[in-house]
Amino acid sequence: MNMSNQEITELAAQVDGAALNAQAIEQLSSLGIDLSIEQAYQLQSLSVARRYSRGEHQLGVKMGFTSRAKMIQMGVDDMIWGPLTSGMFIEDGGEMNFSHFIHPRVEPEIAFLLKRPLSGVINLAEAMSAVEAVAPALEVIDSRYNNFQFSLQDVIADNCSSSGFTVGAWQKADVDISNLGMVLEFDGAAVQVGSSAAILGNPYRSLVAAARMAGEAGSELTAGSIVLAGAATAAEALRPGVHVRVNTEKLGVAEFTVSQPLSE
Ligand code: 0L1
Ligand code: MG
Repeated sequence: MNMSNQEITELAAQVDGAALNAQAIEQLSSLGIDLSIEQAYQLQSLSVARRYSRGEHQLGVKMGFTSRAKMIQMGVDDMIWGPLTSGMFIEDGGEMNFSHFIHPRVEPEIAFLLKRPLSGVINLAEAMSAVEAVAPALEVIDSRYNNFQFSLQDVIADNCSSSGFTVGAWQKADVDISNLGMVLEFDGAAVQVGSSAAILGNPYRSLVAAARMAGEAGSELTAGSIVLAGAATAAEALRPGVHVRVNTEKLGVAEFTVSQPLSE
């Protein structure tokens, strides 16, 4: 679609405003806005830049659509990605303020901490050698669109639904993480059970893809940054007051509690 930079900038303000005010908006696609993938990423960058202008900074990136099931469901054959910012960080063991979200869901993930920058086409061994530590993680996704529905371009523009994340204690990267049991619990009861193998057969493949996508975008994954590799199970809707925990074989736990209604 032929769109001016001004029009994309205005749409970025709308998507960012929806996140800031926890108010869902109409899907861009259903308003007849037919973005290319490149324009959707441009809109994402402009929206995240508004977060930076409010004092947030980048902590890493998240990968989305990292399971074959999700790619088939969305009719796509590649992953999506977006920045994770300091404003999205939820302390391990801390509280997630429910009033800041629209219709949040949580999914169990694996996080990488990089010791070396990565960019471009790399193999699995190169990805592994750039990792300082791995950790169990929780990602909170919260689409800014009505009914959590979107086209591929809509969700890219919405920074891949990124809205919160928690990382458990970092563990040495010498653990084989290709097939670890992962249990997502609400108030101690299992609500999703899966394996890290659901993340592209091995979460390190997601890091390989992140490096490739960084290269394609003319950027890099920086040393010291976090990469969220993707979900090991379907996402679960969050509700006020619930205690959320992921228990990952060999890696341990990451957890937070959702605030009760009306807390600020
Ligand atoms: O983190 C994810 O895999 C989700 C990406 C965005 C799509 C969604 O909100 O389900
Ligand atoms: Mg995710």
